[in-house]
Amino acid sequence: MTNDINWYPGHMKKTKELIQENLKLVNVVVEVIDARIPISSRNPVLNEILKDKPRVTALNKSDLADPKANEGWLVKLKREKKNAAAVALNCMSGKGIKELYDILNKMRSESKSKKPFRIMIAGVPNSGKSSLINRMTGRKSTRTGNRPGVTKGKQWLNLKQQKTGSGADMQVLDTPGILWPKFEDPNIGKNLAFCGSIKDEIMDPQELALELIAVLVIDHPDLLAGRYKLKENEIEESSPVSIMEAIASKRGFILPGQKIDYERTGRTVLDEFRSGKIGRITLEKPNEK
Ligand SMILES: Nc1nc2c(ncn2[C@@H]2O[C@H](COP(=O)(O)OP(=O)(O)OP(=O)(O)O)[C@@H](O)[C@H]2O)c(=O)[nH]1
Ligand SMILES: [Mg+2]
Repeated sequence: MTNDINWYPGHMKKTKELIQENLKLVNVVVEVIDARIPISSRNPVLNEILKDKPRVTALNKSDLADPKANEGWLVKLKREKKNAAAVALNCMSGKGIKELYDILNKMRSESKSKKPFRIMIAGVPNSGKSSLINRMTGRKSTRTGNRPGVTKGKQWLNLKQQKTGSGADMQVLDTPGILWPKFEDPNIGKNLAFCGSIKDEIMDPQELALELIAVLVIDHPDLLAGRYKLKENEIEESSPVSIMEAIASKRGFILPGQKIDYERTGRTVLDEFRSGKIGRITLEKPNEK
């Protein structure tokens, strides 16, 4: 993971320049966003950087998000701009990849160029950029933990032939563009942290889990109660701390002296949310924007 990035202004400027430089070489940019937080995981200035460059928004990790919300987001994203393209993806199973190729093929035929059709993948940390590149090329081709700034010779990877349809003249840049997220709103920071896009070491798991529980009690009390075998009517009237304590005792996360292991409980709730075990949850609904 490359989450050990500090998004200080100098760094943002550098990544922006890097993307702009790579942009000249590509026909299209695929922005990978997290389907659970489509607002928080979009880059705030990509529009400005891309200008008229064709773009596809990939709602990745759609398997972890609410299917109805995925549908709603796709409709909304497609309406955003003239010719805006959007697709729901699951890079673990490959679901949606064929649809992405259909979109790219259509764009390629419209470009009428004889040169290879070139694609850049971009997105905030942990959105699934490397997983998508690996899916598209059909192998583990990307370096993990790639760092912005180490792009000497650019490497182009051919896309899996059978997937591209007519010919193999589509290529993807091996190094994804890492985009900084929006930080102006503390809720955005929280959402990114809930979904694992912000380094855990700088977040207190206990605090973060309490924040997540507070959100889930309001939006998904049924799922929270179901996962931790709690009574729905009880949790609706309880504070996040007492819900955390109830979870700890159900799971036996008790330290010597009958003390609650808040840290372990917090980590467990976060892990189970991130891996979809609590349910398919979209934190930002399409009708809220
Ligand atoms: N459930 C699910 N997990 C996914 C999906 N795509 C990626 N992941 C997981 O999300 C995590 C991040 O994926 P990466 O492909 O490394 O993301 P990245 O954008 O390259 O991350 P950085 O390089 O750190 O910026 C990994 O644990 C992946 O296995 C998906 O569609 N569904
Ligand atoms: Mg990566």
